[in-house]
Amino acid sequence: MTPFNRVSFLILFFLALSLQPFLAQGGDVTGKKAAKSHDLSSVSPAEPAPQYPSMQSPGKKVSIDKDHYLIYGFDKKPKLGTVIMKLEIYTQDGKKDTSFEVLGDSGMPSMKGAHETGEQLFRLSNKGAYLLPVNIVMPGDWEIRITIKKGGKVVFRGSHQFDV
Ligand SMILES: [Cu+2]
Repeated sequence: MTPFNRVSFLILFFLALSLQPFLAQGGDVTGKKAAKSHDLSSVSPAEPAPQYPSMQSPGKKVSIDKDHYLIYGFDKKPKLGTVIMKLEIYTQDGKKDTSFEVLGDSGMPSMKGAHETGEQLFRLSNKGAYLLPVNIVMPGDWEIRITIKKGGKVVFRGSHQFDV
């Protein structure tokens, strides 16, 4: 080896040494990144947010499926305080059907996160009506979102909007 070659060899040697941790770290970081993005991708196929189409007015027939419809209303015109929402489910021949599970989530669409109750179960009355107390805590725009299930499966979603 000529002196020049020896110097350049040493430079390359130390360069390689000094690069090694950097390269190793780089490899580690990309490894973590890959693992992270893998984790995210396994969570990311998020279900689309459920839609709650507006139902017809209180007292009107609202179709659930080809064999059932519902009629809903309130014990009084909604105002500040507690109102009871009443919902009855009928078969097409007009017989009450109490084999469903009815859930309601009330809140103010203009104040997201402020008053939502989360899904609350309607209680079946001894007359076969599904009942849910709704607390109207301030004037403004309100919405009740209804979910109806049969055997644990959602068969209907709908909403009722009103002003207080
Ligand atoms: Cu509010």
